[in-house]
Amino acid sequence: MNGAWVPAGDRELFDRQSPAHGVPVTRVPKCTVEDLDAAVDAARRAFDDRRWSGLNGQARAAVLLRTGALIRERADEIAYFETLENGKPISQARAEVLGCADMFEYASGLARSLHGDSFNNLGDGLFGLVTREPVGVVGLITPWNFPFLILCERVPYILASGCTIVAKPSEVTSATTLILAEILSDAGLPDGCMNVVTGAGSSIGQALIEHPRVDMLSFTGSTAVGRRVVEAAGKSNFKKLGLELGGKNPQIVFADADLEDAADGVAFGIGFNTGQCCVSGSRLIVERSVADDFARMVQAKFDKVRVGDPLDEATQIGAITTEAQNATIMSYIERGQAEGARLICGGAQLDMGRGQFIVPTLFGDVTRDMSIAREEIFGPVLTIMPFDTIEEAIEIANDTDYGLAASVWTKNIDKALTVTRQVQAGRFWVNTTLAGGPELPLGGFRQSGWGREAGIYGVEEYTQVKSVHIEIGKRDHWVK
Ligand code: TXE
Repeated sequence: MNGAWVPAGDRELFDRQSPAHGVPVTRVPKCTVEDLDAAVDAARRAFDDRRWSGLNGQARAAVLLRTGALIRERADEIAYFETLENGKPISQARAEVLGCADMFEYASGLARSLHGDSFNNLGDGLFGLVTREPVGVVGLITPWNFPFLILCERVPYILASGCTIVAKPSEVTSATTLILAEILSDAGLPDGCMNVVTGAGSSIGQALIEHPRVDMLSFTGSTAVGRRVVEAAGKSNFKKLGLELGGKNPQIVFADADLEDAADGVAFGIGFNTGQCCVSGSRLIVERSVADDFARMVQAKFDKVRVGDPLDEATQIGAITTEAQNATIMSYIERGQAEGARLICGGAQLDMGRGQFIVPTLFGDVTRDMSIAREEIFGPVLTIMPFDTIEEAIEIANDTDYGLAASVWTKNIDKALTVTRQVQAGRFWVNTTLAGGPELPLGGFRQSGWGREAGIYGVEEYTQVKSVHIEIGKRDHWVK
């Protein structure tokens, strides 16, 4: 906070157990509402005295570049904490951390190229400018599924715009957010520009979304809490909002696709991060003529994928991050069977002697009204539905309240483009899935959220525009 560590003192502590190993791995304080106020004060002062937004783009870019370099230097350490707290495979965690360094390096360019517009066509008497200004103090609430990646899809862009930050990570995965704050300080970010408060969503999270001196709130998490964020903004100061919420993302596979590629991509799309991924391809929609064969191909991938200890370099699917999430996933698996879906494979927990693991699960005979076809499960659970025509595939894909992501697998360009145009989703993949990088924005249509993160759109999201009208020459007087 304000560029320095604050001793935990007599605050209550939260002990985090590794979800894969069942032993305590980290301990963070449960910050109080007074701590949050102090963090907002620090961010407010740092924004209002222009110690960051008043720097030129070159100086801001230099801090972001140094941050990228320091993340690379500490990549193994960050990845290790990420795996211990979240349960994701260590090789995946390392790749994510390096991707995060790239986010900072990319955003450093945006700090220099961010600009507005000019109007030289308003006649000889008037010149118009549109300038971009940072929104102010940004509250940043992040979830536990990608603690460092989701943080780094936002922080570099927020800082590139000139804003200051109060971040509240998920209570179960706070370590790497604290590490990032330390790195930013080491990289030369002025004190007060990045503050972290750890603790529960229901206390300091709620206080942050209601805070009258926070100008913008970026929230990534459940749709239920997203609704509270919108209500809190309305009841407090109408703070600007960025929301990335749930998804129930379709993967459409046509018979003319490279089915081997598609089966691998579909397995990856639901198995990656144990399906605890807002953009997981959890609804498989397959052309009927190949549906049974394709289900067998996906099942073969599931049978071979390596589920296990996330600290093992060979592991591809690690632990379920929280006991609550584990229970949620298992209850959906039971509900799916009770509603009449056919369990093709999986559906069970893997007994490793400790920790919580669920093997990839595939359901057939699924109808659109079933809860496993409609609700975000956030686990390695895939449903298959057949289609006969492209129109039907698009209709099934759009039959959801969400609109975060979608994939289409076909070698026919007309089908690929028709589906891409007509399926409502903020991120689209053609013959691939879950690809991404700092250039392409993320965000949802419909109830999956508001606004976009990353890319030029990501930095613009944290700015507001000002129109400047400049009179040239002698004024034509109103009072003659
Ligand atoms: O999310 P929460 P949970 C979905 C997924 C999952 C479900 C529940 O379906 O099963 O949400 O997960 C903070 N005011 N996603 O319960 O509670 C909380 O401390 C302010 C999808 O963990 O939304 C954490 O930092 N903040 C999603 C963050 O919100 C509050 C990723 C997310 O937690 C708060 C995670 C409050 N009243 C879950 N209550 C995605 N889009 O990737 C909680 N928080």
